[in-house]
Amino acid sequence: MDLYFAPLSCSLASRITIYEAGLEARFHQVTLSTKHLATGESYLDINPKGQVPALRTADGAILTEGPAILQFLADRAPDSGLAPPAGTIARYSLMQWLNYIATEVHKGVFYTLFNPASPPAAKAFARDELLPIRYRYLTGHLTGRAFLLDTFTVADAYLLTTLNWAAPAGVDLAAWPVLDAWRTRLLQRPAVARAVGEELALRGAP
Ligand SMILES: N[C@@H](CCC(=O)N[C@@H](CS)C(=O)NCC(=O)O)C(=O)O
Repeated sequence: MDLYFAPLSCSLASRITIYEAGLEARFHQVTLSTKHLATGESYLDINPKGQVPALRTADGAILTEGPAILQFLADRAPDSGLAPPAGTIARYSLMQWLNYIATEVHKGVFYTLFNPASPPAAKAFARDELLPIRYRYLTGHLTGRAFLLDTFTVADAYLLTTLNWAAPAGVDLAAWPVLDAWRTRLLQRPAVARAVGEELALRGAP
């Protein structure tokens, strides 16, 4: 398998999942500003949407959209528990969380905060109005719980990835102690620490 990624972007959740599942993959860094790979190849020839993640499966199929890729990866290692079995209510709960994180947190809040073209008023609305609603809901759910579902799943990998964006987006996660503590605890998982450490190094961060 081949994962196309950009360091510390939403594709980090796929790398975490690959490590948590013990899967083998090659990793190809995409320069999002130019849509090129290090080889000079155009990423648009692989994913015409120009966004990461994309996954080339062992069969050569190209999958895009993070929540689909995460579930595909989890299903390659069914004993990992990274996604509940298809057809169960727990699997639909997982999809519910993936959709919530993708639409309400990732795109609804952080897309606006990171987009240099967002007007200041839009950024202020995302940071001061929307984000607290999302974080209050997540705080309520995670209070007294170790994970979004009963055990660690790909939804946790995705939520953690977005919580990592709080500081660079100018959001003080210390103001959200349940989420801050949850993130700190998840960062201690060996697979998570490995994935985050590797991508921090690629970003040239300390
Ligand atoms: N709908 C896509 C969105 C993925 C996405 O927003 N990726 C960002 C990085 S977190 C990206 O590639 N941004 C560059 C761009 O949109 O051109 C998914 O869920 O996978």
